[in-house]
Amino acid sequence: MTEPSKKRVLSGIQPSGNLTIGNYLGALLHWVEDQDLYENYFCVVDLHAITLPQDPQELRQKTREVSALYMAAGLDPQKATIFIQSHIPAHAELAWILTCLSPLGWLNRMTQFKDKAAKQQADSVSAGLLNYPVLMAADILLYQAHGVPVGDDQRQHLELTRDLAQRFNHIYGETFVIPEALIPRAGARVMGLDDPLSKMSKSTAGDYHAVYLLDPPNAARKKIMRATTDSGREIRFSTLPEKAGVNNLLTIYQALTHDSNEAIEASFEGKGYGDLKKAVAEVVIAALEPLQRRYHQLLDEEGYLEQVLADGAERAATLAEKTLKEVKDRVGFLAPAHRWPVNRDC
Ligand code: ATP
Ligand code: LTN
Repeated sequence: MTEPSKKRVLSGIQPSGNLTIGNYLGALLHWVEDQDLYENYFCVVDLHAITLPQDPQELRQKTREVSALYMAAGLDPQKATIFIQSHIPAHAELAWILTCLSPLGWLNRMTQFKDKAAKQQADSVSAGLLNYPVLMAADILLYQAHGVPVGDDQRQHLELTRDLAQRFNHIYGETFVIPEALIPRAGARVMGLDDPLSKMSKSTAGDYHAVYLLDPPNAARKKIMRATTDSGREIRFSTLPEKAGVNNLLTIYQALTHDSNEAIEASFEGKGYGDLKKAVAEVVIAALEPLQRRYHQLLDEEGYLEQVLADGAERAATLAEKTLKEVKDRVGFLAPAHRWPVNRDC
């Protein structure tokens, strides 16, 4: 009996800083856990990273680091196509075509744009930052992905992607699969350890804001032990803003142990915040230790990463070019004429 074909997933992370446990629990961990269920495409989205200023040397270095972390976290290049977004020119080409279908009002409404623009000097906000979700839509639609495993902050961008796909299909005829967001139940929104009312983010400054995937165990422990909590002593999942710190620690714990709310609350019955923090530090360190070991092994193997990325780009290009060709045809672009073969022997 032939196996029914698997649904396809695509996702990406920006090489815009050091990956945090937020990136891991909201995205990467689920890519790895579910890699046997799907046909997998994971890219490092360097074109997205330059929507904010980046140092060229550092961008190159972070791009290698993030691709190595994909594998160190457990993605198997035999099961997942791992590639760099800028290696496939079709992303930028489709993004342009979709930009021409994107009403400005849709883009101006995006909360990530408003948040990121507010942190910049008004005259240095680029058109790229506004168009960011259109490029993301291009990433997803090029591969005809059914599912997009991301954290909760990407929900609105996924809605925009669906709207754009529907708009294109409506104007030009059925072309794109309409993708769905795959958002985890626990860990979809890890908050800053220093400020549990704002999202943990790799580009937010602060020595005690985030645990990074490459933090040594002592650094990770220290940050978790200093996490902001409250003056109470109740260890319960809660949506109250004053309990956000404790709720965040419980969420991190749950995302790594997969235990139920009730079981976790029962296990901390009669214990204090110090005990909770110690327990969270232990599960985080236990998850990071093998990842860090694999990361260093991988970088020691000269040429391995480059080989994986070259294979990934080749596989990604085949699919991306097929979709782009169909899109160009539907939009009405004249196909390039091929030169007559010149026989130099004549
Ligand atoms: P930046 O600060 O550069 O915007 P970021 O840390 O927000 O970066 P992205 O590269 O934008 O990370 O996101 C990569 C993936 O990680 C996305 O799927 C996103 O939803 C997820 N993610 C990012 N931060 C968190 C978080 N705090 N909790 C859960 N998931 C997160
Ligand atoms: N915008 C995403 C990163 C991203 C992405 C994608 C995620 C760019 N292209 C395609 C999923 C699918 C973010 O997490 N900030």
